[in-house]
Amino acid sequence: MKNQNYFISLEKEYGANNYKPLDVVIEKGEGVWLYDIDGKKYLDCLSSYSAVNQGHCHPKILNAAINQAKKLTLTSRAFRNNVLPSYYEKICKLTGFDKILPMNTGAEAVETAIKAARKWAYTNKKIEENKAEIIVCSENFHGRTTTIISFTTDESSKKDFGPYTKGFVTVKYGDIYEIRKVINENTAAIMIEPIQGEAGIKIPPKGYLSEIRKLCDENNVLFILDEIQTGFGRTGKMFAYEHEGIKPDVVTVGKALSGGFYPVSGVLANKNVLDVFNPGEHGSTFGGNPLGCAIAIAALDVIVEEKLPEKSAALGDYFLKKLKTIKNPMIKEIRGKGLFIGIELTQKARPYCERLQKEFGILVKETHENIIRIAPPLIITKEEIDFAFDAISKVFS
Ligand code: IF1
Repeated sequence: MKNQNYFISLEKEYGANNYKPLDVVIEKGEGVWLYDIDGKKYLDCLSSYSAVNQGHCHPKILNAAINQAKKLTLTSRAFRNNVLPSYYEKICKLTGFDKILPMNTGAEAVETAIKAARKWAYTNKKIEENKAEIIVCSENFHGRTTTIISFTTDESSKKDFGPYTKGFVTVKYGDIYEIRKVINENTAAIMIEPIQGEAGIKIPPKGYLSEIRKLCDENNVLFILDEIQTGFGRTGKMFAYEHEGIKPDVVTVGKALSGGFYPVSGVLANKNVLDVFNPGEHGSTFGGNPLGCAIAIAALDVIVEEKLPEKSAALGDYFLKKLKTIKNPMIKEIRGKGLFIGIELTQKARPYCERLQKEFGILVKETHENIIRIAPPLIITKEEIDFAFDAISKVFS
């Protein structure tokens, strides 16, 4: 029988070396549980970076995928298909935005938002050609394309991949005065994550998003929120911006929009923004394909029907309170919103992730060396959280 080492060495031999995964070879997923090729069971506390909020291989989404795959998978946007319109209607009614532009990956959605904001700035705000600026934050994570890495502050994502795209101004995350200092007549948009994921579940001070909203209104600037990781219930609301009772102008979505079945992303905005695109100005072969749309419809239904945002809020509170009872000088801070939790250590987190995997059957991943990110599927039960908590408290005892 082929063992884990066989798969790991095959991957090393033929694959590019751009990842350092935990050495666990998974072959099956069901709900919150993952199974490796030896049949060992793990509690997934990462949810593929919040893409499987609905749990692995959710039967309802699976059914939708199978049924649609048997009928029609791709027309390209050269022709129309009969699933796309229902998907548009569903997501717009659910989120309260006028329109959506469908793409595939998160990075594509972010690129699309950048293009929309720039064109809006030139055609609506009448900014001088090629002068549009977008304000972004330090320690942001918005994807891997050459334009997006042009404004990352993470050296390892950026170094040696230049020349970089111009037109971005970086400010410190969480400080409204920093934005006030740089906003000017050429500012097209402010684009941030409502909670920074990759940076280590960094929650900005209360009022930060509302202050940005005000600043954008006063200066005729678009407020773009990247909810690719925080959206669809992860933080205890459908979208993280709801915690502050505001509404951005543009929202990028992805990941859990497909429940992990398939790359489905998009840009949500009102007509004044998305109507800047004319035929031929933007697109994608797969964006808006009937298979992706059918999957997304089912994935959204599951989020609503199973009340995943509400579950995330209640269980996230429960989990966070329990975690905060762990007393260990190595733990610098434990923070979170909903089931989006970070444990910041004073030392490297990787050994703890490895112990949680090997000794306790819990899968988590470190971010920024010293932070453990905990983000289980939102269908997790209280008992399963207790199971995870027991393991975590043991590795820190
Ligand atoms: C990797 C991180 C998470 C995202 C936000 C856009 C994208 C992402 C807020 C791009 C993607 C992923 C990508 C994955 C690892 C992962 C990640 F650790 F790198 F930061 F989730 F926290 N906006 N995040 O979080 O979406 O194009 O990947 O669909 O690149 O290694 P994508």
